[in-house]
Order: sequence, then C-alpha cells, then structure tokens
Amino acid sequence: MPDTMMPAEHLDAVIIGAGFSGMYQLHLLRDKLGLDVRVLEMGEGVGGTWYWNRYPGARCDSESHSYCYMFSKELQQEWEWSERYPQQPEIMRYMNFVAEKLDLKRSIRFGTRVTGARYDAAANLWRISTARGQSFTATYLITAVGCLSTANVPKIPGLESFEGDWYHTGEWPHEGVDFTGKRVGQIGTGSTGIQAVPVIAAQAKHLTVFQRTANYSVPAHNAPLTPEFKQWVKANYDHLRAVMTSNTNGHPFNISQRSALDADPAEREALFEQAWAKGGLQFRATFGDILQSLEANATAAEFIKRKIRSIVKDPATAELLADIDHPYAAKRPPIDSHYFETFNRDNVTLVDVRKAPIERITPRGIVTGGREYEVDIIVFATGFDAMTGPLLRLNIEGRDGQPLSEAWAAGPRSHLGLQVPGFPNMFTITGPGSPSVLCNMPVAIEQHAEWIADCIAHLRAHGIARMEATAEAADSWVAEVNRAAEATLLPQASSSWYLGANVPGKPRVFMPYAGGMAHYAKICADVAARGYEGFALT
Ligand code: N01
Repeated sequence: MPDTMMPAEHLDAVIIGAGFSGMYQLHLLRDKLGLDVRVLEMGEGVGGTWYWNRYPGARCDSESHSYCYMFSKELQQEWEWSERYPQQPEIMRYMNFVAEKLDLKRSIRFGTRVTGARYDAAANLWRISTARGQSFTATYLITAVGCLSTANVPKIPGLESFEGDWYHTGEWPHEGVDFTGKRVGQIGTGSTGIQAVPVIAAQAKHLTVFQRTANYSVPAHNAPLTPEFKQWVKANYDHLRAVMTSNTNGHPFNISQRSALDADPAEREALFEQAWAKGGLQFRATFGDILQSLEANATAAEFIKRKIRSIVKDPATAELLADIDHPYAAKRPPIDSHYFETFNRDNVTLVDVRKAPIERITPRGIVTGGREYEVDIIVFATGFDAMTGPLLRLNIEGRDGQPLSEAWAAGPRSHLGLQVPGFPNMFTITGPGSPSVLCNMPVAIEQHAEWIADCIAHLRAHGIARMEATAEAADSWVAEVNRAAEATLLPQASSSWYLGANVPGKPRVFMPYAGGMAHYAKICADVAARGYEGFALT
C-alpha cells in the first residue's frame, strides 16, 4: 500500500531529527519511560548536522573528549577518539556506534522529511505529515532539528546562470568534491569557511576567498591523542562531567576569574602567548572579562591582530585580514588549522567584498568591484538561517491553526527555549532562548533532553493532558535572554547570526541565552521543582 493511503500511526511522542539531541531524547523516552516513540529523520542516517556538513576540513571545534554523550559512563569508556578535535567522519562513526549500542535505529524513520505538524486541540494531539505522504499522530512533539541546519545561500543575482558547480558547505555532496585543477571561489569566512580554506587551497589550482567581514581565529593545534591522554580521559570521567556541567559553556575547562586589566602588559602578553600555543576555544578563557569589558576584550583582539600581521607575509592581505570590526568572540570565535598561513600560498587570493559587495554571478564567475573573477566552482560558506530557520521550515501550526512563523513574526518567543505559548505539548530541544550554541552542544542537549523526559514523566504520573508555556512566562524569559545578552559584548557584532542579522528580513533578536549553561540548568531545575512554574498544566 503506498504511504499516502496508510492510516496515521499513533505514537506517544514524535521526535524530529536524529542528531545528538533526537537520539538521546529517543533513548530517554523509549528506554527509560517506556513510551512508544518514533524519530523522523530527513537524512538517510543518524548524525544530524554532521550528516550534512561534510565540507572539506569539517571538524568539531570542541575537543573530542568533551564532544560526546556524558550521560553514560559505559559509552564514554568504550569509545576512543583519535584526535584532539574530531573530524566529521569520526563523529559519524561515533554517532553510529551510539545508535547501535542503544539499539536506536529501529525507532528512526530515515529519509523522512517532516512537511507539517498541526496541533489538534479537540483531540489534544499533534498531526504530523511527511514529504512521503505518511501521517502520524502524537501526544508530544519534540523538535530535535539543531540550530544550524538550514543552509543560507545568499540571493546573488545570476547564480542560476553559473556554468560551473556550486555547493553550500552545509549541504555538501556525500561523494565529495574534487578540486584538482579547478579555480575555486569561496564566499564566507566564518568558522566553516576558516576550516575549509586551507584544505581547498591544498588541492585547487587557485582559490579566491571573498571576505566580507574579517574574522579572528586562534590555532586549533589539532594532533593525534596520546595513549596517556586517552587513559586520563577514561580515568577522569566523573571529574570531566562535573566540570562540564558546572560551568558557563559546557567545555572541560573553566574560564579564568581574573580580569585582563589586572595583569600588567608583559604578563598579559605571556598569558596570551601561552593560550595561543595551547590553541583552541580555551583562548577565550584566558581572562574572565574578555566577553564583558570592551577594554579587556581589546587586549585579546589586539593580540590576535598582531599574530595575523606576523603570519601573513603580504602587508595588504594581512591588513585586510586584521581589519576586524567587532570585539573578539562577539561572533562565535573560529579556530583553525593554518588558516592565516594559507594566504601565503601563491594559489590563494583574498578579495574584499566589504568595500565592494558581490554584484552578481555570471556564467563564468563572480563580479565585485567591477571585476569578474573567473571560477569553476563556487563554495558558499555563508552560514545558516540559524536557530529559528530549522523550526520554521517544519510548518508547525499551534492552537487555532496559528503558524509558528506568525507567532514568531517579531522574533522567537518561548519559555526557557523549551516551549512556545500556543503550542501545547511541543518541546524544542536547543530552541531559541536556550544556551545551546553558546555552550558545548552535547552538554546543552543532555540537559534539555533530560528536562523534557522528566517533564513528560511528571505529566503522565499526574494525569496532566496538556502543558503549555504561558505568554507571561515567555515574555519574561525573552526579557531575561535580552538582559543576559546585554550584559556581554555579544550583541556588538552587528552582523552576527546570533542576532539573525545574516538573513535579510529576519527580525533582529538575540536568540541564544547568554546567562551561562550551569545557571540556566539551575533555573530549569527550579522551575520544575516549583511544579513547572510558567507553564499551564491542564
Ligand atoms: O557561518 P557564519 P558558518 N556576501 O554565518 C559570509 C558553527 N560551526 O557556517 O560576517 C559575502 O558564521 C559572512 O559574512 P558576514 C559555529 O557555531 C561549528 O561559518 O555576514 N559574504 C560570513 O563570513 C558557527 O558560528 C563548527 O559579513 C557573505 C560567512 O559568510 C556556525 O556554525 C564548524 C554573504 C558566514 O559565516 C556558522 O558558521 C563550523 C554574502 N552575500 C561551523 N553572506 C564546529 O566546529 C554571508 N557571507 C562544530
């Protein structure tokens, strides 16, 4: 029987997405609560963002021993990472290892894109439809669609006329792209672009990098893990987990309490040098006020700019790369493997598209500043319609048929980033208003998934049919999200995707919660302890 003629399958819960969050949520709801659960996944395998982001150089910026599930000591002890930062294929192997170990795949429908989800108030359930014409009904709808999974391809006139090939990094062909002998144009110098540049340059005949906003980057210093470190990680599971769940950003290191302004210039320079030599996101943790005080931030920013100028040999290129318009780490700070060094290669050119924006794409290349740069391949490392994009494209309708796009017309509004007023029994893992992207993602995900599972267990134990964030609670949470952001320098990067500023027409609202992961987890726990304050339970 074709899928379209099948009657709707009823489930206790439907989870959308089989990345880190969907997989853990499935395990909790199915194996701990004994619910009938299905995960609907667009891709043909598990992995979520890592299933799609297969671009050259794709690697996680969190260190491997922390970029994994920590809820299970057994999983942590059994898995062994090979490098300091895991590459995309290794993360995929890890995700498949977990999926096999927890026997998750039997509850996941792959190749199944959700095209709509509508709350039926009379029946108090969600009606979910897919591109394959299947329908499901579920008491609980849980979105596990990630924050950075909706590719943003800028609308540049003429793209359709381009006679070469073009790719967005977040929708990379599974068979890979051969750059050998090709002239490549890459647009975008965010975390993705900075990872891709050295790898593409090593293969391509010529790489032209179109830079709109220059970016800071700190060396990753990736390397194979030593047997001693691997052993240390296993022996220190409890300690690592305790550190990661008790700090601001879910990483296995704490941010220094010291002000950058307390150190004298020589000592400060020495500490930055040490951090630079160590590499990675820890650079940001060198002092406690880098993200709070412009003056403190400038010390880190100037240090990195000096490094750029010392690495890049051509002074004009170095100036362009160091001409950064925002405080360090106000945009998500990239880390790299020889990014700035790559501009010393003869086959790499940097083009400033800030002064002269890209005008159009022709059959042969990219036009800016009145000049055509001929290329065979265009790589769009242009980011994502972040946080709200993955949710809005699901076409969710809440109470009275109100589309989520309408409820969020002025920007996302939720309580704790977990529930939206008017959308009963729907939970959003790492939704806008949660710390998610400002945190090491697996830590945020575990907290969200556990809170949701505990909440559903509570609803069932108390015979509560419906849970819905109140409008008042959502308004006060939005105010808290704004307050937390304003206490930092984060909103000062005016073109950042944290603000939705990278997508034309998107409301400018600071989306992630900047109050710190541990603090957020405590707020969530307190809300639950007070009988789910801010949620109407009926
Ligand atoms: O995207 P971005 P990303 N013309 O939005 C430019 C995560 N991540 O994919 O800044 C010219 O940061 C744009 O320029 P501007 C991480 O959280 C994680 O790099 O808008 N340029 C910018 O340079 C990260 O923050 C890992 O002026 C245009 C770039 O494209 C997030 O994903 C690895 C343009 C987009 O940068 C997104 O990073 C990689 C146009 N029309 C990414 N439109 C891990 O390690 C856009 N740009 C886990």
